[in-house]
Amino acid sequence: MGILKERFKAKADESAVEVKNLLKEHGSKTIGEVQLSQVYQGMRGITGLVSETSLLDAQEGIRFRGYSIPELQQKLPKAKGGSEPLPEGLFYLMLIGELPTEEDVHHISSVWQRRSHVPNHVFAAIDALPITAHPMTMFVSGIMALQTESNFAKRYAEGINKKDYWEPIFDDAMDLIARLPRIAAYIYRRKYKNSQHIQPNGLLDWSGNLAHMLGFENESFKELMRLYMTIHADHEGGNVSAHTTHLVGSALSDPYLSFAAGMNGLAGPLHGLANQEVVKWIFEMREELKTETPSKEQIEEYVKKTLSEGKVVPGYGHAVLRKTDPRFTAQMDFGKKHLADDPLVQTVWNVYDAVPPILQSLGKIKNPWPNVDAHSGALLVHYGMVEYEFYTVLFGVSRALGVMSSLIWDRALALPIERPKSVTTDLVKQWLKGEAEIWGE
Ligand code: NMX
Ligand code: MLT
Repeated sequence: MGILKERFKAKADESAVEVKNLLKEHGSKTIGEVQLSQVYQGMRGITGLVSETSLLDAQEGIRFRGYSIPELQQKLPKAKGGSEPLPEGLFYLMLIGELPTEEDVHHISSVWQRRSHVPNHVFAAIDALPITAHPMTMFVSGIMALQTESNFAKRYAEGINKKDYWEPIFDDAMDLIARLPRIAAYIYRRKYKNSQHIQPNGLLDWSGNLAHMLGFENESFKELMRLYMTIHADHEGGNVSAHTTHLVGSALSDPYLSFAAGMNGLAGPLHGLANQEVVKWIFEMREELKTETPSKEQIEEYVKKTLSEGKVVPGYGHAVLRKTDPRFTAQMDFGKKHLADDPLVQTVWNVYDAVPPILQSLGKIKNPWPNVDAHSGALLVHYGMVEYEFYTVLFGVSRALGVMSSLIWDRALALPIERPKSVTTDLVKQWLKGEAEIWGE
């Protein structure tokens, strides 16, 4: 057993006992009430899941095992000469629950390097799709093709003992994370760079190598990738991609199947696809206004036009957050440090001035502030990655860190198959008249 697995097992054994005792003593306590409106409106605010890796506060934003993004930027190990955290360190923190040492982080980088081989049939599966296919379609197809490599699926077929499930899940999660940068870069180079692929560099960290295989050698782009991969990794358990991965995994579908399902959710425009929508929306605004630097007044008019057409303003709003997303702020800080004069980035900042008062004035939008997707694309465009349809793939590579560490925990804590109760409107009407009961278990 490797060091990381051993450490995880020690932590998980302890937690499993703790959770068992907690449930024995407090299992019947009421944790919240559910209103009928919540049942119809996306289960918003219902506590119904456990996810150990991160916790979202509506006012303050995300904390990973208790650490905010600025704290991670300060406390996690960096690449040599760099100042952004290495996402390998965040993975360690989410999995083990403690801050890693430099050595722990280098260990994970080298383990992922060792496990990063992608079999040829995965590339063939991607190549079978037309070049016009969306990068997220190629990404999910690549992940599904990789499922042939699942240790968990093999061990389950052989008849593995329940108490050992977590172990092949751990191996699959590590393999999958290690292989994703290669798959992502393959898709980018296939679709946009005439299939001129770049071989991995075994000396680089996980994000540095991703940047390299994408074809971006600029050190500051590598730093951006380290920051990007860190801040997109997790957003507690209820978001669509994390929840889907967890749900599908609860049927004991292996990590490849579960992650592919989560990525299909990430590909929706109200979730991860919003990062492409933001840049598309700004490009369309610039084209319509015939200027690269629209004024605040012009932006305000364009926002009102978007709303009047019954569309959402991409990158704004959130199901849980009620303040500016700290992931937006972290990217704004990166922008100020590295590329403050970039016109697109300045437009993103002007949009930040213009949009919230307009959304607020509508009276129905619970959060008028920007989320993570409002900023990410503009930074990528600055370095030359203008192909915005690709952006959600980068989000997906990062999200693997959170949802895979959570999936390992799910199996270590022996969480059961997920199966909430649903109702029909007819039953609700009968219940309201006192003619029927709504019962769970
Ligand atoms: N532009 C226009 N209308 C909005 C926006 C927005 N940015 N945000 C919310 N609304 C509308 C929403 O469509 C709903 O309208 P209606 O009552 O007519 O159905 C109303 O405001 C109330 O919605 P909320 O309760 O404030 O938001 P909800 O929790 O349902 O949805 C989002 C959250 C994130 C889906 C929503 O704010 C949105 O569509 N934002 C734009 C897309 C986006 O940026 N998504 C990325 C989220 C982050 N991520 O990476 O996943
Ligand atoms: C996320 O990062 O998953 C998004 O902000 C969506 C969410 O938390 O609901």
